[in-house]
Formats: sequence, C-alpha cells, structure tokens
Amino acid sequence: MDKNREQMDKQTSRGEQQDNSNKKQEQLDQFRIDDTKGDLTTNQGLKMSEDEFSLKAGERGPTLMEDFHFREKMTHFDHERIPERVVHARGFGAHGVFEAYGTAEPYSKAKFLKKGKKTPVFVRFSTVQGFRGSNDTVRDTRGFATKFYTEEGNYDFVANNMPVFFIQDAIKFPDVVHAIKPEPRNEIPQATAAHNTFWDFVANNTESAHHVIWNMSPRALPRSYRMMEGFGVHTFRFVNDEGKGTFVKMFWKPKLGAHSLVFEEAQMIAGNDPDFNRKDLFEAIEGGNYPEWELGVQLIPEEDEHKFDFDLLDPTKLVPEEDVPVTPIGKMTLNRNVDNHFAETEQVAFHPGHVVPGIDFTNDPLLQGRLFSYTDTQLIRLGGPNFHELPINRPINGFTNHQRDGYNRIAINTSNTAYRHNSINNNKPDVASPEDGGYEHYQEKVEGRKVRARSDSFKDHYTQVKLFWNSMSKREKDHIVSAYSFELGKCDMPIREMNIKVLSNVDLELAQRIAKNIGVTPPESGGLDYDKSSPALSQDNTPHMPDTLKVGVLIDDGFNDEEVQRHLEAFASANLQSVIVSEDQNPVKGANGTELEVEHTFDTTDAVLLDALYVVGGPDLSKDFVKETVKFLQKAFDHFKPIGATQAGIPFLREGNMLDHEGVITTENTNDFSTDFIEAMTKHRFWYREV
Ligand code: HDD
Repeated sequence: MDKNREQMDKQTSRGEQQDNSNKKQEQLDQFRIDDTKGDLTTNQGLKMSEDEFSLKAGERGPTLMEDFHFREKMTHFDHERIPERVVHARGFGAHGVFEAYGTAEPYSKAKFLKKGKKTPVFVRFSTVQGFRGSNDTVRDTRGFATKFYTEEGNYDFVANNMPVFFIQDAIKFPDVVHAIKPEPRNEIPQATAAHNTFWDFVANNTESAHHVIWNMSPRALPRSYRMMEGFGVHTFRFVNDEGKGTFVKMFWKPKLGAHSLVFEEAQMIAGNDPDFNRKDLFEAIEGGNYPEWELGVQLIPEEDEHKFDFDLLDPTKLVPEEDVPVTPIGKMTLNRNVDNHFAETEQVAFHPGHVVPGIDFTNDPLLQGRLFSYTDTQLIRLGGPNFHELPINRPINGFTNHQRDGYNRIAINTSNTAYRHNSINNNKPDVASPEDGGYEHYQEKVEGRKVRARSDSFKDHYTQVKLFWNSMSKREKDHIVSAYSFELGKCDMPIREMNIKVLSNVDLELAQRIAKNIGVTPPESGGLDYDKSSPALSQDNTPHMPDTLKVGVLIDDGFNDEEVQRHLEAFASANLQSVIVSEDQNPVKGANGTELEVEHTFDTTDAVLLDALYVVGGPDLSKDFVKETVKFLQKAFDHFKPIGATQAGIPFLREGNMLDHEGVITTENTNDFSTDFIEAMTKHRFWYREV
C-alpha cells in the first residue's frame, strides 16, 4: 500500500486531524529526478563514454546498426510528442493549497470542505480554441481546471472563466468545436472565432448567443490568469451527512479582481510575447506573489428548483448573484511552479466525474455528456487506461481495486486475486459503506420516456443575453460592439445578416450599432423588453488594486537620485513592480551617482507588456530615447493606462497633448506624485480620459 495511504489510514483510525497540505509534493518527490547529479547513461543505466558521435565504420563511413545508444536516443526522441488536447490544448499549470472555511459543512459532507482543512491542489489554465503553440492573448474562453488531492480521492473542478456554455446538450460539443476551430479546407484561422464557420454555427444554433456575448466582452481577454474568475457552469449537487441534497453553483473569485486587456493591446502582445499569461503566472509565483482565489457557492434548496424563470439544468444560464448570494467556502493559493511542464501540466488529466462523497451531479445534459468524454479523450491522449498512475494524476490516498494490466502499467499488484467476490484474500479489496467513506450516488428519483428531445424550459435563448448586455458599463458595451463588428466583419455577408437578425432578438441598440459597422441594413425594430441587470457581471464592479501591476520606468543617466528613489520605494511598498527601461542594458546613473540596473531596453519590452509608464527621462536624451519614449507613451495612452512623469519626462506629455487628462500624473499637477500615481494604478485604466 502507498505510504501516504497507510499514514492517512492510521491517522483516521486514531481520529487525528490530518495535515495533507504537503502530501502531494511528498508523493511527487518520489518521482522527481535530478539529472544534474550523475553520469550520462542509457535508459538501461549503462554509462556512456561518448554521446555526440554515432558509431560508424570509419570516420567517414556509414552508421552501424549496432549503435544501441544512437537507436535508443533517436527512438525516444521520435516518440516525444503526444496528441495535444482536442480543446484546451494550450495550458499552464501550478501547484497550491486549498483551505476550507467550514461554511460548506452544513451542505456537503466532503472532508476537504471541513473547517481548517488544507488540501493540495493542481490548477491548469488554458485557452480553448488554439493549438498548443498558439498565443496566450487571443479572444477566447479560458479553462480553469483544479484537481483537489483530497484524503478521499481526487476531486476535479473543471471550470471555465465564463459561467455559461455554447450548447445545452453534450451531443453538440463536436459540432461547436468543429465550427470554432480553423476551417477544414485550409486550417485558417488559428485560435480565433472570427470566421464563417463559427458565426454560421452561432446564427443557426441560437442557444450559443449567451456564451458568445461573454466571448465578445472583455472577459475573453484576461490581463492575467491571476485576475480571472472561474465558473463551474453546471448546477451541481452538494450532499450532507444526513443525505440531504442542495443544488450548488460554484465559482472562483480572484483576490485581485477580474481584469482584462484591451483588444488592440492583446493583439500587439500576441506578437510581442505569445507567452504573456503563462509568464505572468510563472513570474508571480517565482517572485512570491502567490495568487489567491476564494471558492464561492450559490446554494439553492431542492424545493426551489423551479422558482427561477429559467431551468437550473440549462448550462446556458447563470443565477444572478443578486438573486442568490455567493457564500465563500474556502481559499486557494497557488504557491509552486511545476518542475516539468510535460510531466505535470501536459500529463494532468481532469474529469468532471472525479468527485468525492458530498459532491454529486445533476441531470444537466451537458454535464452528463462530459462525464463520458473526459476519460475517453485521456485514453487516446495519454495512451491507455493507466493514466491515473502518472505522478501528477495519482490520488494522495492511493488506489486499490481489481483493475489490472494495460499499456504502461506501473503498479505491481502482489495479490493473486483480481476479482470480487473472492475467498482467497478475504474478499479484499472490498467496498466501503457510505458511513465508512464509500461513495454513494444521490438517489434522485428519475422517471420518463426515452426521447431525443429538449425540455421547453431550455427554449429561451435571449433573456440572459440581454441581462448581460444590460449589466455592462459603457466601456464594456463599446468593447462588445467592436468585438462583434471585428468578428462578423471577417465573415461573408449572408452570415453577417443572419447574426444581426439573432442579435435583434436581444437588443435593438446592440444589433443596430454592429449592423452599421459591418454594412448590414440596421434592423428597425426588435429587442427584448427586459431591463433587469446584474451588477456582479461587470468587471468594473470587481476589486481593483495595484498589487503586482508593472510600471515601466523610462529613465536615462542624470536623473534626480533622491526623487526617483523615493518614488520607486513608494511603488514597491504598494507592491507595484517597477521595470527599469532604458536605451541600452548598462546601469543608469543618477546625478549623484545612484545606479539602477536596467531590466529592459526599448527593444526587449514594449508599452503593451506594461500596465503603466513612469517617465523620468534625463537631462541629455538621445534621439532614439526620445523617439521610443514617444511611441511607448502613445500606446500606453491609447490603451487607457496610468502615466506618470517627473523632471525631464513632463515635456513628452505636453508635446503629446496628454497632460490634463485623467490618469496622467505629473509633479506639476500634484503635490504628492507617488500617492496619486499609486491611486491611478489602483484604478487600472482610464477609459475615456475625461478632462
Ligand atoms: Fe471540456 C477539456 C472545461 C464542456 C470535453 N474542458 C476541458 C478543460 C476544461 C474544460 C477547463 C481543460 C482541462 C485541462 O486543463 O486539462 N468543458 C469545460 C467546461 C465545459 C466543458 C467548463 C462546460 C460547462 N467539455 C465540455 C463538453 C465536452 C467536453 C460538453 C464533451 C462532451 N473538455 C472536453 C474534452 C477535454 C476537455 C474533449 C479536452 C482535453 C481533456 O478533456 O482532457 O474531453
């Protein structure tokens, strides 16, 4: 039996509270190999005396078949790749810990939700459409999958950063994915929905309208995975100690709030740094800025199942937070990067069907289909039925059953019986009773005819699209109109027209504004008469804080030492990250000799990679410095970012007509530069730069 399991069983039988928070790392330690300690060997452990020249018949002769080292090395290389995920191919993972508040205890008997319990987790963030080598900052839904290594087995919360999905029934998943992926004829375009087949699908499958408006909103361009919400989408079921079920919607809420890039900026970043989001997460964790999310739940008593004006089983609907408040039930902190992307992030296998006692399913037809698809996809992707033995996928409490053999079997099962019921081994391993932690499915009463049909309660495709639109701030609405115009503008005319027709079922202004932009005759009437809004849906209403945002400090020799040092210290104490940018990579020197290391030159970074600029300049700036600073400033200004200037920086803003705009702080317009600049950073962006 696995060491962890033995220890856990002993602790449980003694009734001790276990601290499992480090159990996963201890388990992974058994598999970590430090290749830097030791000689180079073959996979059979044979030391080799040469690794650069294949074995030949003479220095200029042919390579010999006998060269086992060449053959082994080359064969392994030839087989290095595995199929990428059919969706969510591009992802990035990290380890962490989840600590429960105990507030879920009355509703769920899951042990990892008991007050104070710490459970190791592994999270994989992903984009959906693009291939594994595509860009991070494309307009897309993001995956947010969490594996909780609980003492009762793995629980996977396989979520997205949007609370609704394109389709209502899993049987349509291959259709929507085929429509959104690059077109079959030429495999164009990559990692974007802006093409005919996707919008043809949208117009002809109107259940997708709600998810699509989320995708056209800033939510589809997260500034950082650390600033992204996560949603379980489906209504799940909690089950408590008494066996009582409660419907539950689950969310991740980031401590830093939910924030996004602007579209033009995201496009520029794609060229500048395709790894923008993964790098951001990696660097934050390396730097000790551990990202945090609260897990929240909306709890709906079973008696209230039919109290909503939509069906709780419909995954294209959300429950407004204003109607059912979110109760925080725990906190997750990501605090460790992976050691090996392939072994951990690529080989991790999530499945919404990996549950523990206290968490159960509902009849949401999308969820039901997902319960089949994930194991099926792992079988081909990870090469057989033993992927649960890969270190990253192993439960910390081990596994014992009668399953045997198959490709890549690692366990050496020593028992001679692989069946129930057996008498030779006292019927071991035997099932556990629910009281002893055995999983028991919730005994929901189900009755019905076998039909291929959809309930009428799923038929309203527009009301919540309008709810979302009504809930947006002006700048979010402008973003949405531009995004639809950009995407539909790339489609053929009949597809544009069909989509305007769909949108005119939602909101007349929305449909008219887009129609005008894409050359379609704007509809004269239409739109739903529905004015409810849900303020929680606007990212503007999520927390705003300056923590970990990056300030590009454009600086050259001769700066005022005391002033610059003072401001940099103030930035650091607000947990802003100053990135010193200058013309070349030699340290810059202040008038009194202070030296600052230069992190980037104008060539190695760009204004789009920074959240704000602080222009210091210097007394004797070169032409190039001036030219590049003007370019940086224009981009930062156009992308609504805070800009600060002291000393020689101020004339740049005067010349660019940027002074006297909101979010532009100079020592001429404030008495306390760093305080005001940090306050501007807290707001993140100044959308309309009103004077
Ligand atoms: Fe899915 C991967 C999330 C619907 C079938 N899905 C995948 C991942 C996430 C989601 C986060 C990446 C996991 C990782 O990082 O390894 N999927 C969702 C959400 C959905 C959803 C929130 C709707 C509520 N998915 C969905 C449906 C099906 C699938 C309806 C099929 C019936 N999803 C898959 C898959 C993937 C996958 C094909 C690809 C790779 C994998 O599973 O492991 O099986």
